[in-house]
This record gives sequence, C-alpha cells and structure tokens, in this order.
Amino acid sequence: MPTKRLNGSEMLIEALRLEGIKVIFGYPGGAVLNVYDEIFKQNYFRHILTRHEQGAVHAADGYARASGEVGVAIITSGPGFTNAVTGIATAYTDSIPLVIISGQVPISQIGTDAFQEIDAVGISRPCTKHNFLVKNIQELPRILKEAFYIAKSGRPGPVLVDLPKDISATYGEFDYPQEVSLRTYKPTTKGNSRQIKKVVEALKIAKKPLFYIGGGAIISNASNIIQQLIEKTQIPALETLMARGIIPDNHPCLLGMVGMHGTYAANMAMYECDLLISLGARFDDRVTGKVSEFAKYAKIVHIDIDPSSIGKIIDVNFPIVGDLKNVCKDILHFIEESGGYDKNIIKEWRDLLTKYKTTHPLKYNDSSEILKPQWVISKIGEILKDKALVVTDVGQHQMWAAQFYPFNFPRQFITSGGLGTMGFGLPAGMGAKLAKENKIVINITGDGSILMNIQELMTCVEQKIPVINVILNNNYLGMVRQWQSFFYENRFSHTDLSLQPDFVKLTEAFGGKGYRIETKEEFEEALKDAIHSNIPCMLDVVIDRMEHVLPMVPGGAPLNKMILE
Ligand SMILES: Cc1ncc(C[n+]2csc(CCOP(=O)(O)OP(=O)(O)O)c2C)c(N)n1
Repeated sequence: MPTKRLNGSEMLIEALRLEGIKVIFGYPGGAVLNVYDEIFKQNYFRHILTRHEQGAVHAADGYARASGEVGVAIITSGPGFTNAVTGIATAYTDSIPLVIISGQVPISQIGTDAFQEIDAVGISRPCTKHNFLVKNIQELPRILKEAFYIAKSGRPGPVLVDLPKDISATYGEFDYPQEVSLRTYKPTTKGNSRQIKKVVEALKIAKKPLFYIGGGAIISNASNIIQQLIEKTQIPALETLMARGIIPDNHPCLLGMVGMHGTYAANMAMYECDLLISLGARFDDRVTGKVSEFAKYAKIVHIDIDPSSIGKIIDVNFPIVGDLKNVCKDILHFIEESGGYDKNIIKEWRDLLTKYKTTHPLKYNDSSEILKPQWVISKIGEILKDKALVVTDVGQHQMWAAQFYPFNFPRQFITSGGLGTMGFGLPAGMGAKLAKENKIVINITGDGSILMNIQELMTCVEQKIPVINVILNNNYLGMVRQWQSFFYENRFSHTDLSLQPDFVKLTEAFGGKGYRIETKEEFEEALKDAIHSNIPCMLDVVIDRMEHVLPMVPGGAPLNKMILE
C-alpha cells in the first residue's frame, strides 16, 4: 500500500476505518479537540456522545460483549481519563477487547503538572492488557495496529493508546501495517496433543467427571463444540456467571450456575467430582469458595489461552494452554480416534446429580400480595425468551437474573463479573443494542445501581437506542444488606435507600417512558407496552424488600456448605 501523508488525528480515523469499526463511544475535551475535528469530517463510523466517560467505556464494552468485536472509546486527558478508569478495569477483569484512545497534554508539557495532565499510562498499567504513550508521529500507525491486535488476540483485554495533543496535529507518513509481529507476545492457540491425549485417557476412566465452563468459552466462541462434546459424552456441565448461555438452559446435562449463588446440584457436583475439566474458567473466589476444600477429590484439567492463569489459584494435574475451541475439537477427535466414550461408566454419577437437581431446584415463595423479583425475571424470560439480550447491574438483581432467566445462547447475558461494577448495565445495554439491533435489550438493575449512570438515559433518548430498564426496586442496597443480615447480625449500616427519586418522572425528564409497577398484571402490561413503544423505558418494579438471593455459599466457606433457606 503506498504511504499517505496524514496528521495524527487523520491517521487515527484511517486506522479505525481500516479496522472496520462501525461505532465508537466518546466524550470530547481539550486534549482530543484535533481528533474530534476529524471525527466531524468523516462518515465511516458513528460516534455516540455519551454523557460521562465511564458510560462511554461501558458502552464500548457492551458492544464488544454482544458482538465479539473490539469496542472503541475516545476520551480526553485528566478527568476524562480518570472517569474512564472504572470502565477500563471492568473490561480488564472480564477479558473484554477494547481500544481506548485518551488525549494527553502535548509531549513538551508531560511532567509539568499541566492543565488536565494525569499519568494515564501509569494509572492504567494494572488494569489494561497493554498501554502505549505515543511519543512520535511515525510510531502511531504501528501502535494503533498493535493495539487492535493485542486487544483481541490471546486472552483479550482493554488496550490504552495515550495520544498527546501535539502528535494528533503532527504530519507523518501513514503506512498501516498488514500484520503484527511481536517478539514477546505470541499467544498459543493450539493445545499440546500429548497432553490432550492424557486428558482423554483420564476422562474415559473417570466415574464422576464434570465440565466447568467459564467466560473463556464465550470469548473463544466455543459453544457449539462444547455442546458436541457434551452430546457425545453426556458428561454433566456447569456454568460460571460469565458463561451463562453457553449451554441451552433446559439441556439435561446442565446443572446450572456454580458458585456463591449457584444451584445446589452444581455446587455439590463441583465438590464431589473426581475429574474437573475447566473450559475457559479461572477459578475465581466466587466459584471456588474455600480453596483448600475446592474439588478436593478431583484431578483437575485446566484449559486456558492465558498461561499465567493456569495454576494461579488451584494446583492442576493437566494444564493445557490453547484456544478452547481448538482444544475441545482435539478432545473430541481423540475420543473418537480411541474408540469413543462409554457413557455407562458415569450412569451412577448422572443419576445422583439428577436427584440433586430434582430435590433442590432453584425456588422461591411466590406471593399474591407483593411482587417477587424471581417472578419478574421468570416472566421476562417467558415473554421474551431468545428475543432478548439481558444486561445487568450489580447486586441481588444480577444474581436473580443469572438464576432465573432461561438463557439459551452465548452473548445473551451481559454482566460485570470480575469487578462487579454498579452502573455498568445501562451504558453496556446501550452498546449491546447498537451491536444487535434486532434484539430487545433488557437491563435488569437495582435502585442503587441505576443511579450510578442514569445520565446515559439521555444518550439513549437522543440516539434512539431503546434499552428497556427494569429496576427491581427494594429501596435498599439489597446485596450489601443481605450480607449485613447474614453476617453482621442485622446491623444495617447505610444500606437503606428509602428516599429515592420518582423514577417515572426522572425517566420522563430525560424523554423516556416510565412505569411504576406493583402487581403482576401491571408488570406484564408495562413490559409489552415498553417493547411495543420502542423508545428507552424504565419499569420501576416494587418488589419484596426482604427477599434474599439463595442458595448462598458464605464467603470463604466450602461449596457444599450452602445456606438454602
Ligand atoms: C461501584 C460499586 N460500588 C459499590 C459496590 C458494592 N455493592 C455491591 S452490590 C451493592 C448493592 C446494589 O444495590 P442495588 O443496585 O439497589 O441492587 P440490589 O442488590 O438491591 O438488587 C453494592 C453497594 C459495587 N459493586 N460497585
């Protein structure tokens, strides 16, 4: 490709075009004025002006999670960047591919405490997969190419490009590299065959094998191959919060979600199994409970594209580094090559787990007096099924959504797992809706969480992005209150939100449609109306304030010690 002479801002626009970016999210300011001037002139991609930088990054994140593509956000220096940090950290802990462009003060002013100067590279080091400070115009094309490559390859993550203002106006030769070659970064995508054969041998003789599926299965687009593996072997499987949707919810081999608010069957299976095959999961503390008791009878297979994740929390017997999809294909191939799999060997195990499933299903006491949050989620699932993407905030409502929505396909459930960021739902829902316009996007939120990024309702209204927000309103910081109730002898320190705004009026003030809901009939009617009206909506649903999320494994307890009632 012949080189062109462009300034830094033009280079950025050109790189975004060459990367096939269709939508970016951002918020302007002094340090990115040159970039915004070029955004004004172009018509390759849509720019969504959010109302807060955290909203911009969560929206890019929601877009990435729903589409599987890289999300892009642009922010200014100083407070613009610090506002974005929570969004960047949220994406980092859930391995979401983002490229964040932050403006920086001119090179000559770096280190002078200049107006709106902050060390973005220093601050973001622990919460980005990689970051760059662009020091001269000639390196900009290469840095941009590498940023996209690093963000989406291997274990994905956010990459920051900090762009000083003078460089965004300096001219140089634009020669966008076709390929990236980084000497110190070459992700292994193919698993070691000898090791995979050993796993197949172990799998064939295990009496209590179990698939433990994590968010890596979604990132690797491994849902189909994992389902084939399950069909072939009938080995039971459980999903982490981040993997909800990998296996259709009604699949007989699926035991449900594992971990702190996992099902009885899933947690008991994890405790009792003799071969645990981790497919893109990272042994998070919300899953393991007490580490020394975790899967203590099992040999452990850990398949992960990130070598640094293997053996980090739990000692493993069979480490396999590789892309999950490839490794699962190889496992299936070696099973067939070695004469297939005898399902009889796990009959007793399957029978036991089926018994656990039927004797201890997820349950709640419904009421005719007051709406139960579990009923609300189940009803949304019944009405919308596969037509919806479900996004959440963080708290009890998030767990009820994970437990009671009948997820059926990967990327249907979008939630902040690792960081647990309140305020994620609405902006992430906005990004998800832009990625999947033919889906109805429901944001399940709490009356605490929704106020953390409520301003993005304005963006939704302005940009005609019809996210439907459902507040499970208990006038409490419910999840924190639940911990105070269980572990702090009901000392409810600062979790009462009795005084809240009128969410209907607030929504109307932004130009959306609001509904206050107290009965089952009102809920069904409002949801149908919200879907039909196709504008941003807020369903303020009054729920039972005292409801707890159960089962619950107390923090640090073994998985078999669940609070059930
Ligand atoms: C940004 C942020 N601050 C604080 C917390 C701690 N936290 C976890 S859940 C929760 C309560 C959430 O309340 P609400 O959104 O009303 O949801 P509910 O639990 O009532 O469903 C809090 C404060 C958090 N996860 N994120």
